[in-house]
Amino acid sequence: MKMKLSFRWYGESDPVSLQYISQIPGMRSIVSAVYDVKPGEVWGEESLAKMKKQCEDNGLVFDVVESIPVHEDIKLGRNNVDELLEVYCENIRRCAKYGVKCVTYNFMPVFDWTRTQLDKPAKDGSTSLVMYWEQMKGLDPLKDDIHLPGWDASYTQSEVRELITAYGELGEEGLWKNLTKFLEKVIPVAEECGVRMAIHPDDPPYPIFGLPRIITNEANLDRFLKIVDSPANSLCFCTGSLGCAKFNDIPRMVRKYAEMDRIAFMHIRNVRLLDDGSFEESGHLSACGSMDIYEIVKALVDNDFDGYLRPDHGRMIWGETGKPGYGLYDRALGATYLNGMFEALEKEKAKNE
Ligand SMILES: [Mn+2]
Repeated sequence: MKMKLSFRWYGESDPVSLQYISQIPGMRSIVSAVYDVKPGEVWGEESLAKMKKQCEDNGLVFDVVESIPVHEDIKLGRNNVDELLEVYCENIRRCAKYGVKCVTYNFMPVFDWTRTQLDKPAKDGSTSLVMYWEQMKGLDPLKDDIHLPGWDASYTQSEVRELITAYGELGEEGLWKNLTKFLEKVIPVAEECGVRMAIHPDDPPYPIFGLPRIITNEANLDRFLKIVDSPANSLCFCTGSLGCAKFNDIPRMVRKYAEMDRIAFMHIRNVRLLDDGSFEESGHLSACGSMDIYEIVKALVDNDFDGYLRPDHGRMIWGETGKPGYGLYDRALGATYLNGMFEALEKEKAKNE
């Protein structure tokens, strides 16, 4: 298979072992990061070397980083932003030195993702992450003390308020400006070291609590790719994140960006969209949610996609406990489903050529 099948691993604290991951048929790459330093700090070479060795010892390759987090001061364009950009570039160089080929990041203000519940039980007893507008209604982080799951607990409520206010003043155009500065600095370094930078879309792809969000739809992805027109400036196309808004036609967008060779990394998962814009993460199979996974994979195969791809969030099934969305079993089922789909579509394509 041309695509490089990968799996996210959260390091030694991850309840899923590298050995178990290596037992998934076709598994090739580990997607991970250095977790022992804060955003804005340089990653230790010992940590990278150790990660590389642990993967190799299990027959896996550590060549995808998710993520090198972008410090809020870079996104806000304030304080010591130039120094922080230097650190960011140094981290790319260090990752490259240990074999990393693809670095994922996002440019979302304050929160990486928003859900209202992480363990919503389905009828079959499995649990998954959901976002229900019913549960969001009336919440105002500028007034109330709110703690949504997944939000960085290291912020105090007053810090969160200060950040939300600062982003409100910055607005979408201000965020674009700071993203442009980031790309103009970082992409030439990535090019030099043979790394493809892959921006993860905003999850969900619309403003929440008035925070500006820009990596959200086709027009904005086009605008993003033009800022620095280089394969090193590419997408981490997440079907679940972009797909939880009805305005995104996911198979069509995958086809378009795969054809342009601007997808460095695919995150494939399914979501079930509800009438009021709420959504539930579901099993990977097309029939389980609103995404047509067949059309998505076909768009990739038709364009000879040879980038990285991982099954994204799974449900918790078979009594497994652990990090919500990142259990072994359902993601392994996702990987196996995707393997089957790729094998069938690639063989079919070869026959017709
Ligand atoms: Mn994703």
